[in-house]
Amino acid sequence: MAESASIMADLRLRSVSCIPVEVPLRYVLGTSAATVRAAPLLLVEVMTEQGIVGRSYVFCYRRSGARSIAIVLDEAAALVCGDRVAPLAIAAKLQRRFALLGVTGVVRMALAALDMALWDALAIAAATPLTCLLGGTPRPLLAYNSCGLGLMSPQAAADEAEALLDGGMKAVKLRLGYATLAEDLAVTRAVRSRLPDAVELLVDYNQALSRVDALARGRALQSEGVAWLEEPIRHDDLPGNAEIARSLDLPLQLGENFDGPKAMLQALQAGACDLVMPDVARIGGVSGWMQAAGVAEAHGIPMSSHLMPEISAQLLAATPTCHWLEYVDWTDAIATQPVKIEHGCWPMNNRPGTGLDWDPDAVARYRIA
Ligand code: SMN
Ligand code: MG
Repeated sequence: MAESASIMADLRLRSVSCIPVEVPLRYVLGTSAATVRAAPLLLVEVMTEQGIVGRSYVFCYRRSGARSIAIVLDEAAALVCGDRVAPLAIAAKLQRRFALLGVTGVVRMALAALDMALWDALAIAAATPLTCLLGGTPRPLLAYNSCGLGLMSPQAAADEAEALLDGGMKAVKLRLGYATLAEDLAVTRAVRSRLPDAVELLVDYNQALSRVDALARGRALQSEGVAWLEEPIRHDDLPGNAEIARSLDLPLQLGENFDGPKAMLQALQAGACDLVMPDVARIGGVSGWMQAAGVAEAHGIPMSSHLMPEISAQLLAATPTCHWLEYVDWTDAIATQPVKIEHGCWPMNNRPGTGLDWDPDAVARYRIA
């Protein structure tokens, strides 16, 4: 024990490397904004002077996202190589260095990817799961299946919803935002009627609607057995979201586009949503997530995750208002040990760190640069 304490305190960053890959999706995901047929991911590794390796990855939305995040990450790494592995101090230094460019978007995601890999290295040095280092306890986490269920015919959506219940899933997420309310309702009803009553149905508009349309569609969905309404309008229209949240009984969910913990604070202060689901890469990595978790707790708001389930699981288990883990199987193609959902839960083990580990042959196969 004394030994791991001294390793942690002395841990210094030697180098950072990253590999962009594009992994195939078992279920294509057609959102109202774009269709995701393959997932561009940036795999990140930090090497320490002590030989301990920390890993992370971020979902980059587009190939250009992976390329640009890698460029920023390279430059950020050069600024902190040789520094003590102290994620908060490194975040403060890099936020200052990148202040003129602006710490948002691609820059935010690059710094978050580094932050997550540094926390992984620290937890590995402490020989403990990351959640334990953050004050949490490894435990199975309630997960919903977010694979697939993109825009498609009602029949195809109902068939896909049924297939997505494998592993005892207790909830699935349906993408909406068809041209008309009638189409939204037809798909919602087809899926709802195919799911057991105990399975929750979440719906996501990916910011497709105007305020007026969101109110009309939200009202119509309230009696259709839906458990949350996600991003009906522009995520940053806080007064508009607050009006929708006030007007509907259906809980309003926001968060995948919160850019840092302050964005979550502003949304909650504006009463813009009833639920939050930050994306670990946009909220600022492990460090940003834990700050956001405090904000959610202070407002009494349930907090779920967005994609990147391996890392998010470690964080949700240390989140006071932990709600749902968003499950996708995207890293199965490259993971040495893909995680399988059991009884509707993400099973957490006692592996040190986040437990991320890639199969080198698979990484070589899906590498894009
Ligand atoms: C989503 C957005 C972008 C890519 C994949 C999925 C979606 C979600 O909004 O909430 O999962
Ligand atoms: Mg969403």
